Amino acid sequence: MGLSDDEWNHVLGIWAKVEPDLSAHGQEVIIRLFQLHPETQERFAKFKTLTTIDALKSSEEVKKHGTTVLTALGRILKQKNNHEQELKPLAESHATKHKIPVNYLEFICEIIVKVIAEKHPSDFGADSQAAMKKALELFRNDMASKYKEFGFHG
Ligand code: CUP
Repeated sequence: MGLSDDEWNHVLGIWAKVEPDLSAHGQEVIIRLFQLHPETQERFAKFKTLTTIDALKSSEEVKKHGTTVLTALGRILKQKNNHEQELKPLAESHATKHKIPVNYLEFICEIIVKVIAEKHPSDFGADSQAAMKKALELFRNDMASKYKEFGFHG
């Protein structure tokens, strides 16, 4: 099921608060992902050597990837589910190059919601959180079906 106009307004409303500081949000998301799910860190050769929290925190690469991830996500959310064009290259690279299984996408989406909730407690209430979770779920489902088209069943 898609999102209502009201739900999309919630999603894009909170995104507008995230966007001015994508790199700080993105860095926090990636660091937390690696801490909570260390297996995700193994997927990227460039991150494997960052074995301490201080190394993660001071890594420009981590900051850069965090920004990349959230920039891609923001672009997709703004399509309000008409995201075929944006999603396809992302699914392709994550299926064939990085080989990021769907459950890793679940991890990162969950963390994205948590990080936004922590950084924006008064702007990200229950309705907004529910709408964002729904939008991320649609996105993940579409990633999963595209993955299959690229022959990746992870
Ligand atoms: O872009 C990029 O890079 C991506 C983004 C996304 C987000 C959410 C969902 C899907 C997608 N990524 Cu990268 C992701 C990920 C990583 O890196 C790692 C792990 C997991 C996920």
